[in-house]
Amino acid sequence: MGSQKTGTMKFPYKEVEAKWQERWITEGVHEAPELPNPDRKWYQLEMFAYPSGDIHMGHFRNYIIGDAVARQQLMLGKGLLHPFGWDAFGLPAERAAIQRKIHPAEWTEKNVGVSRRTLQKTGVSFDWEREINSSAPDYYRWTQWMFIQLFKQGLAYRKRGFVNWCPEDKTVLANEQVKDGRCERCGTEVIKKDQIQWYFKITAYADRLIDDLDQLPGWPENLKTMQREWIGRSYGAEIDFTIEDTGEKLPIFTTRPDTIFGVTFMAISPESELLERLNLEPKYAEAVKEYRKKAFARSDIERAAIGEKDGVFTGKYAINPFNGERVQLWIADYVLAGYGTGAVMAVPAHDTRDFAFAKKYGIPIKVVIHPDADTTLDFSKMDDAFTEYGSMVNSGQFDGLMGQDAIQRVTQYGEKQGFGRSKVNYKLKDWSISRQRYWGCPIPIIHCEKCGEVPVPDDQLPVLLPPVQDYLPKGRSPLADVQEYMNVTCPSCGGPAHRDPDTMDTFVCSSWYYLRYMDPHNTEAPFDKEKARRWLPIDLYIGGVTHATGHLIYFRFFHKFLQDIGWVFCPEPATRMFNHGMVMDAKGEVMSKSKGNVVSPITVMDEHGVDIARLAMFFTAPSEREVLWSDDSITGVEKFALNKIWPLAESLRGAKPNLKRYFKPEELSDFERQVYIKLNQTVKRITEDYERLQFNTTISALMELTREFDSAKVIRDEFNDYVILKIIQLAAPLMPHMCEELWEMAGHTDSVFRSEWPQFDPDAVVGDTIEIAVQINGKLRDTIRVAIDADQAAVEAAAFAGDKITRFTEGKTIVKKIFVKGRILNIVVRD
Ligand code: ANZ
Ligand code: ZN
Repeated sequence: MGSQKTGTMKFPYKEVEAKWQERWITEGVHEAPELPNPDRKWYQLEMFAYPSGDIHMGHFRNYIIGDAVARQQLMLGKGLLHPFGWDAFGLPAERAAIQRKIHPAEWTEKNVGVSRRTLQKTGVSFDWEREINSSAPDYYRWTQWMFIQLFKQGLAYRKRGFVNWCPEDKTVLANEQVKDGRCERCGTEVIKKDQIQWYFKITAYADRLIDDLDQLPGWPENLKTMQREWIGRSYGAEIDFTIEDTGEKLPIFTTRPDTIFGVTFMAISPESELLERLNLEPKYAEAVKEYRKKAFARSDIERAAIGEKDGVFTGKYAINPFNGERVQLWIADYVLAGYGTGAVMAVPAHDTRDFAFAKKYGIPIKVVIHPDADTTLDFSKMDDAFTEYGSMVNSGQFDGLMGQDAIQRVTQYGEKQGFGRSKVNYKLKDWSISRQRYWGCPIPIIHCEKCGEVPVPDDQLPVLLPPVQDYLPKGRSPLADVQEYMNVTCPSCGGPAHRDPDTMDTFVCSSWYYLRYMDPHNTEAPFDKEKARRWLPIDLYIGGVTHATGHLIYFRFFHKFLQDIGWVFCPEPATRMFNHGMVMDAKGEVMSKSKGNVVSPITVMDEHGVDIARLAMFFTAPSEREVLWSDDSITGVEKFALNKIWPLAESLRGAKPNLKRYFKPEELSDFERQVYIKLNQTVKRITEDYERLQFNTTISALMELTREFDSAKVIRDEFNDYVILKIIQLAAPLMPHMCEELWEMAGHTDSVFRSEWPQFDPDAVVGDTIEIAVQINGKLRDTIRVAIDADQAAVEAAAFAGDKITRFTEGKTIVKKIFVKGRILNIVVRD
């Protein structure tokens, strides 16, 4: 263009932002269609937010990444659903409220207001008409409805048992909320407590939750691995041992039935109910009691961790059904109550934990597996167990069998004898969902002495959370003391009854929120099925990998359940999942409220404008990587935006080019041709960048393109404006306000996001081209133009794309193809 403009015109970002943010609303640019065309829809979701304070740079990053994709999808002509809402119930909000001595309802409302304002300032394309809040009665009415559907199918149930208990928060926690033995929220060590709790039977979906991961190529591999391991399916056998004194059966789960002849002791978990029936002798009973107390104070993680194993002998014996051997029965805390049968057959020679335990307590060790038929093991020389597969020895009739075959034969024998069976076990446990806390969705169940657990009838939903002042945690639900709330009549018999006093885990609220967005104002149903049919699955879900084994399993479970009862029509909720990287402060610490190192996007947006703040965040790192945020990130992109993009307005020549047309090489001057090739290569590259959510490279590509454009000497008006308008379009999803303004200055009356995303001219992206002769049986039949470095596949594709070669080969057999790069393709055919 030659004029080399460098920002003589100021960019009045405050006015431009206000103008376009208002315009987007009045013109409904981000409003989702009610009923999209299922073939041309884009459901883009970012995880909704806890309103526990204002949003910080971490949130900002998550939402602008999503925003760039959403805006590009709009330009690709998709019906866009890009909603937002608040994960408002639950511990985070309640804890924050208690600290400040504010009622959780009030605190939540205040924060939603503050965070929404900040978010709206960022210009993210959320459809605010569809905002949801999980603590609002018109939302949680349907959370209760979901609970009741699960209850009716037998998938929500109560049971007594040992649960994770946070002594600080005074509530039960799900396994997914215990991290390294500590409460995920407050860091207090979690203990075991015997309680009646509500559970969702997620284990009924364990196989589908694992198997369907294979249908999710759009999910990150590491995330799928985490889910597989969390669900932890393992194949093995259950074998019944017998308690010597009482004759009671003691079933164990083992993945190594081939080691059955090496059992030298048995171990049960400290929680085992069997202990009540063992009639321990007084001298053992006392030690057992002491030991159990100690074990309950430890978390599962600690108990399973590598390190010193300990236990206590019960004074009792068990009988191995395979050889009638009598072995000691121990209690050991490395045996977990909730896995398998809560008991193990211990084979010290072949299991590391059993080995350490046997060494510590002087229990015999018996080798029953040899690495192969020629190598023997001597246990007295072993300093650890031999845990590999090998060949069975000292195992009677089974000697010599190996690996899977051995496992199968032993199991079959047990089956025939009636004391064994093959068995699949899962690490995943049913999801404990009741909480003894105030700030949550009330459980819609009434307990009646006569009728048992009765769900609250549909027409009486929602069960409203009473607005009490006494909401502090006290070890049981604060609602239990609210008489007006608790005392009701039974919906079934009309007799006196009481409500369930507990509330639901917030992760219940978030397990179905993505469905409500499709139809947030529906008062008759959680959502309309036809809308679900059209909008689902979510095309791109963006959020932190921290939810890998919690929310991201729960919502898949809900979805599958809803598919089973006919509410949704696809097996998975989200086709593609993207985990964005964390934002760290300049010292490399994760930005978080609890660390007190949060940078607010507001400061940056106020000082430099929203578009610059966005560009800086995009440019610092690929989206899935961590970002070190510092204000230095601003300088480079600010120069680019203000000196290269914004001045494009002044370079426009009012030519109104047709953006859909391509140029033939002969129409362009040398300068123009160079720019044209670069432009089309950039369009191709950036389009791929958007697919991969790689916006740092998008920005570098734009920088290169503008540089090329600047250095071109003479360019015609039409071509000049053609290039400028495409640059504006390519940059628009990243810096929406500036680009809207530029687009308008170029004479458009409609939003740039209603314009069509640039397509690249396939002939131009290849750069320099050459002609290649295509022969059939040695006769020249066609010449084709391809990229200078086109390989055989590309040349063949181009040859057969024309009708000449197709015609000459039709009905014939292709015997051979001879290709000389850059020169010739000869096809040998036979009739
Ligand atoms: C005997 C044996 C011999 C075992 C051997 C292993 C090696 P995964 O793969 O995780 O399913 N086990 C069973 N129930 C347990 C519980 N409640 N707590 C702790 N450990 C338990 O592990 C299955 C193996 O873990 C089982 O196979 C059992 O030990 C142990 F050479 O049985 B094995
Ligand atoms: Zn009743």
